[in-house]
Amino acid sequence: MRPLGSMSIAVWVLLAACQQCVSADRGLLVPLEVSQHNSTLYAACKMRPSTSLPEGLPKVYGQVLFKQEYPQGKLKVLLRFNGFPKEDNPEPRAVHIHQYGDLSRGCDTTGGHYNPHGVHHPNHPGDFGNFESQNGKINVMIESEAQLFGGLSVLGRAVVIHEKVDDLGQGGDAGSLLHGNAGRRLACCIIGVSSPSLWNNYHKQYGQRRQLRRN
Ligand SMILES: [Cu+2]
Ligand SMILES: [Zn+2]
Repeated sequence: MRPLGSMSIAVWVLLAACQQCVSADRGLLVPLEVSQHNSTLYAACKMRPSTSLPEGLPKVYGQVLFKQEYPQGKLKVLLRFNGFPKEDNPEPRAVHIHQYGDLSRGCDTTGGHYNPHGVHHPNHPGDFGNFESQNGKINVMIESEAQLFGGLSVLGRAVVIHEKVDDLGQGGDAGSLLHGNAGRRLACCIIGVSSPSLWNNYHKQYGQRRQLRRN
């Protein structure tokens, strides 16, 4: 065999290095915004009533805001909704992440619950639970198992708020283990990367409201 010339060795080394470089990059693929915003990624979702909403159901508007520190931070979610009837004892309503960011036929085209691990409801990463309105509004912050990073990222998927309470898998039928029998889809939105400004604004307000309630 002809010994490798210094030129071909250099080419081989370059190729090998380049291959490593590509696979390393794939493993560490992080949105640009993480380095721009102090190792944190923000996302936002603007809720609007489903275009296929039947008459007589409430028209819900609002925002769902997300914040997660790279790489291991727990996802924080701010839920801000309005437009519920002002009742004395409002029934809590379910909020979930659904699979598709497709609103072409209102919230009906967002598919079922986002279920990357093939498990039963309510163990899906976007099963946020039930939320009760106060004075026609919902304002809460929760922590979630969902992710903004990596292959399981919920970016581009949908948040849906439902007509009814989620039975949390305790309903004793097939629907309960799929979607919690939470009824019609009132409003939905698609989760997209955002700047930190919405989070910073509303998080401050949320903190003040909490403070007021405590005092
Ligand atoms: Cu749902
Ligand atoms: Zn679920």
